[in-house]
Amino acid sequence: MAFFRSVSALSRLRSRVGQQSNLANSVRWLQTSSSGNTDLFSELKELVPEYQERVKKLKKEHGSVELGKITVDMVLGGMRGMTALVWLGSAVDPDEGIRFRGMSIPECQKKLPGAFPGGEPLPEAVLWLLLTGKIPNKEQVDSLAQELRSRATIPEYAYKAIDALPVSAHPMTQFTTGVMALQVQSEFQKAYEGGIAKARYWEPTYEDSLNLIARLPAIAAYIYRRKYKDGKIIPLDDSLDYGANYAHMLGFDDPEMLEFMRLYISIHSDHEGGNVSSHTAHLVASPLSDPYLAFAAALNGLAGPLHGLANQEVLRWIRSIVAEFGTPNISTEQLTDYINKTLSSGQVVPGYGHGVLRQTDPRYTCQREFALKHLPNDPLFQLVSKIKEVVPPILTKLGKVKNPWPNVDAHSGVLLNYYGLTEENYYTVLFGVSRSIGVGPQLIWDRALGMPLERPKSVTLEKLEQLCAK
Ligand code: NMX
Ligand code: MLT
Repeated sequence: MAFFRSVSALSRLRSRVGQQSNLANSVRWLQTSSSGNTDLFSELKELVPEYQERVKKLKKEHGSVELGKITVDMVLGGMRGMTALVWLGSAVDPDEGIRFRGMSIPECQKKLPGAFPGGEPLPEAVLWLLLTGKIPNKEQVDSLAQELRSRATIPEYAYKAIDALPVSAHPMTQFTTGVMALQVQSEFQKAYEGGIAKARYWEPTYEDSLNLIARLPAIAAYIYRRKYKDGKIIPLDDSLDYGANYAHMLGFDDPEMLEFMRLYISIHSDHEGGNVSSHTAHLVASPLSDPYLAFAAALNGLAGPLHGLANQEVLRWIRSIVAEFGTPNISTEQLTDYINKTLSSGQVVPGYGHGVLRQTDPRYTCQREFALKHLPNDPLFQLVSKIKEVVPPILTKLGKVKNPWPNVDAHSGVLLNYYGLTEENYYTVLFGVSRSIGVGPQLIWDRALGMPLERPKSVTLEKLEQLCAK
């Protein structure tokens, strides 16, 4: 216990230091891009030498600086709190939550271009920000939206690969299959086979990442139409942005749902590098596997119920509460009993807890704000609000849960359900599409910065015991 307290004091201290540098960075990042480039590749190309220099300097001058110590608890405890990789796009502070290139979600909502003045940040704007560290203007975002649309053609065999699976296959299984089929078009693989020089690896990685991001919504929408609707493809609308187009291809055209999709994709895009999906992508890309291979692996991690599948589990659990009592309008006592029943049957409360966060996830908060604005009287939203009051004290009382507060997944399902996307087994696919916007940029930087093959050292149990006995 004392150990955990000192570790968390240390991590708070570290996070404060990180916070200060984040804040300092945010001043820098809060500048709008002034390069005049409307094309993302040109913008990036100008930045690559500067970043390469920074990494070179760090290695040359500070290679032996210690970032912390590694304890047995860390080795046996899922590497919690172990700083072990570089991730450019975002950082998670345990108390404040996510910052995208130094900017909090409210800052992004204020500063990043939306589909209309005051609208939610466009995912294209988040992509530009994560990749370049600069706030794009509307012209740059529109140009990127057009570029993504122009890259979004799906080869027929990708649909056929999905069709080879039974319709009953979980949407995440169909999704990973679709991504693997897209891999056939990898520019990186072609360039590597053609003998491309190491210094230029990042260029075909850029092509693959942008193509992947552009093509995922159409693949994902096909899976939804195939599994839950009539199987007919709704074509991309050339007048719509990325988030709106995804909703449209799924079959939803309510402007409020389009706006929710923009917010949804933006806030799910990135959550620093250590989460299972992002870390998996980085790891799998490290032996120079191309972005499709790396992202398919990431999706398989996302499909775990303690990670991305939690959004599915949350709505299923909320529905089970309603089924138990015959109404969402239940008393605090009834809800308490139900939560205790969940826990005593050996299950977790889905949507609560986190590996890094120690407060309510700001991604939960911004979805709550969206719900308060658009669906304050929805009975399931009201139930979610009640759950947020009742769960934390119960989890705290267990004495072992480090974060009793809601995470991003505690809220998304009721919003999607309200707008008609009621099939909860599909929810993790939405998360997967969104995550490509955070992972893609990092895979490009991994190659631009010459990040090596990832290969940590493991230890046997006997060796660990010997080390501890000393
Ligand atoms: N309900 C019940 N028990 C919990 C919960 C919860 N929501 N959260 C943590 N615990 C338990 C955990 O299972 C562990 O028990 P034991 O020692 O018996 O194995 C104990 O509390 C300590 O766990 P923590 O150190 O607090 O959490 P950890 O960092 O290991 O795990 C999660 C983080 C997110 C896996 C965990 O909080 C969890 O299982 N939450 C529910 C699932 C969920 O919402 N996942 C989504 C996370 C966000 N995302 O999108 O990925
Ligand atoms: C995520 O968005 O990846 C989740 O919150 C999990 C995490 O950060 O560990």
